[in-house]
Amino acid sequence: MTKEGLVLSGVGGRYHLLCEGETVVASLRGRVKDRSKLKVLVGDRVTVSMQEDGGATIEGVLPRRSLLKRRSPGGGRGVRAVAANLDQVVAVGAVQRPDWDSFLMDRFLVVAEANQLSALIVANKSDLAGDSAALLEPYKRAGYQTLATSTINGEGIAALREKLAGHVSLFTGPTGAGKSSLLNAIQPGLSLRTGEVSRRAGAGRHTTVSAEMHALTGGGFLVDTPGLRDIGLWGVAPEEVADAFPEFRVYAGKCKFDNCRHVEEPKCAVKAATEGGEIAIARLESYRRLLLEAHEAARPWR
Ligand SMILES: Nc1nc2c(ncn2[C@@H]2O[C@H](COP(=O)(O)OP(=O)(O)OP(=O)(O)O)[C@@H](O)[C@H]2O)c(=O)[nH]1
Ligand SMILES: [Mg+2]
Ligand SMILES: [Zn+2]
Repeated sequence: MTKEGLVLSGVGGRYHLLCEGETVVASLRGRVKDRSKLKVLVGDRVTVSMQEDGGATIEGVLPRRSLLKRRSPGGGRGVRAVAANLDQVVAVGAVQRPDWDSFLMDRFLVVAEANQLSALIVANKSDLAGDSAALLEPYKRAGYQTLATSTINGEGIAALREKLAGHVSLFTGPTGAGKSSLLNAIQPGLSLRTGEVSRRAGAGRHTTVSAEMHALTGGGFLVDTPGLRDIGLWGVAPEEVADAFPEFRVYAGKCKFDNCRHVEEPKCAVKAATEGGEIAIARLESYRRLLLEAHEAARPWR
């Protein structure tokens, strides 16, 4: 008997699927496993054959409507697909512990844009000393949806839950930012493991170790992921980097040169907008660093 399932997690060749309202553990059919190109990802819709003995085997992957890809960790050259069929990325940073890292945030956003996924930016731990509004301001100015949250005093949790309802959302951000804590706050009863920042910082460990999808009461799904120290751009050509900064778009057409890279060209409208305060300086700096990186990556290494 063949059924359709939704992949909730997959570790060591064992996949947890949601199949007609029930959780089923399945393995990959040998044939599927051999075809190394075919990867089964969290969020994938798959066809599963159910055996008499209760075993289940994934037979194939149904077409995806979106795919989140990034470069392999450690500056590797391979591509790493993270999850399929997402609607949005929730990029979480902490106001403090660990410190807010705007360059890392900008990298997450470029990866989301490059994968055609909308992004919501969350400054968590707003209960700690620090100005979450100031951290979020450049993103608000850029047209992103932003939220300050705290799993300690509940700030922003109801608003976040509202933005997630009915959608498939993937949480990303540095380790210790509070992604799993936010999922626990949004969906009571989840009881995901969360970690002590101080303890983990020494050991260099992540509390969440693989991507896991969880159903939201009332519709929608949340994907928790392990924190990233860094995220590599994948498949972003140098000329596409500027497009991944939404606030540049209105100015980009007004530069003196049609092919202006907004680096050191004269009469650059993006640079002027930065000087005029319409675009945050930190965002232009992130853009320039990412542009260099995209050039590096585009260099042939085969
Ligand atoms: N003060 C404060 N601490 C928080 C908040 N949210 C989470 N924490 C704490 O931050 C630490 C890390 O939280 P996690 O939810 O494990 O962080 P994570 O982003 O899932 O980390 P990884 O799974 O390693 O990527 C835990 O000690 C939480 O209790 C918050 O809003 N305020
Ligand atoms: Mg976690
Ligand atoms: Zn320009």
